[in-house]
Amino acid sequence: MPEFIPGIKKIKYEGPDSRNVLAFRHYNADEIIMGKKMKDHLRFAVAYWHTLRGSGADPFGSQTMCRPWDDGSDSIANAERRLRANFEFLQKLGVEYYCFHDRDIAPEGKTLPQSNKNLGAIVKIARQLQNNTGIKLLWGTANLFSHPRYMCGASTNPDAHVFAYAAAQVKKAMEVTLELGGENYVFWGGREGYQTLLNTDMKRELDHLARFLSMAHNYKKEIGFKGALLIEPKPKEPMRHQYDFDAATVIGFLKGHGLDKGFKLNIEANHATLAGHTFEHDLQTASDAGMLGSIDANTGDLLLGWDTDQFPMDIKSCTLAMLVVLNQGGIGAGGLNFDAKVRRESITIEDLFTAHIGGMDAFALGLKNAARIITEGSLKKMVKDRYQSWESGIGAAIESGKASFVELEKWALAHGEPTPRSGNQEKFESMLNSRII
Ligand code: XLS
Ligand code: NI
Ligand code: NI
Repeated sequence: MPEFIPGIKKIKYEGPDSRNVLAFRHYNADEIIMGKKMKDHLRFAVAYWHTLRGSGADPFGSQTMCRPWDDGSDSIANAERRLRANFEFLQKLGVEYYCFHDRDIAPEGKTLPQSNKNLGAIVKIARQLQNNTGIKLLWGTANLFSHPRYMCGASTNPDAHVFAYAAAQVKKAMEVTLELGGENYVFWGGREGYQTLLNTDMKRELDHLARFLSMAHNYKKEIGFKGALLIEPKPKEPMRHQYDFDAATVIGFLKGHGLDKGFKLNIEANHATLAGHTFEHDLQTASDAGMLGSIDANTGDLLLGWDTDQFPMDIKSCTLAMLVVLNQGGIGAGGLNFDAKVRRESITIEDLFTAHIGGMDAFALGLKNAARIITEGSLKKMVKDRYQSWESGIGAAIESGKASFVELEKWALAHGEPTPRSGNQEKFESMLNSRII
């Protein structure tokens, strides 16, 4: 295999005191945490669209990053070089999974058969490279938002022709994901949403979205795809309003259409914060519904109101995220996909490595912190104590459905005013700080 990244060797774990930016300080793949290897807790994945296709272009300026293997063309030969560079990058980084959109890995052709042919050719090579390296596909997805045909949405497009085209594209993307042994398949809503209600029949569009998802679920069974189908919520961008707004909206939508048994959620940090939540809020909402399937690990920027997709570097946020994951018994067949891009100004290949290493180290610390908090047990006990009144007496009667308004009125009259109890927020916050490295 030709070396696309000759200057950089396999990244090693050197421990917390290392000052080498091309080494892990905290991510030690085989180290056992709560009975499981770190790498199996975290299941990191590289996002092909950012790491291999990111160019640094933004609405105000063109490409800033030129990779030596990429001639900028739409040729199959160029797609193949990028693919080979991807596997070399992952091997050197020590990440076992990647994720892609169909159009990231292979160029879109002039016709659907041509696009499918291009994809088929690249997937054949990807299969070989996976076999040779042991690198696996965490999830595949279809890009239903870049091509102008999807400007008014894909499955929620007012034109049924576009719906059918999108179905054909997803059908192929699901087949390809199966062929590559993908462990999940993701639906991010792309342009499923609206710009103005004046020209939009929202109810009809939402029914079409449900119809589309139910067809995808049927097709999954038809082809024998065993992985989870995941929906990735996002409240806005590119559309002014996106239908898969946040975890709670998606869960309600799936339940309302009888689809909740067939789908789980892929929660992205930056999407949760765009929706006005914290990352851990949307993780907990999905987890409480038994529907947290995977994570897009990134972060937004407090000062910017869009999906900046930065690498996760905040150890407290990673700790809170890993608490949700560990409390539900792990991320299962999901993983932590770095849906993150280096900044426009970070133009070297070394920047690509340090960004991923920084994110992996932050989550490794988050994992260790969360494991320590759970093993030690005091947070859980403090929360349990707050809910003590539900363990017996009137609380237990309410929870078990044995109390009515009439009985509660009688009880309240007999017991008078409740004694105020402190929420102790600062105690909880200091407790967290004292457990974080
Ligand atoms: C965009 C999304 C996208 C999905 C995959 O905001 O995060 O990258 O993860 O389609
Ligand atoms: Ni994402
Ligand atoms: Ni995003």
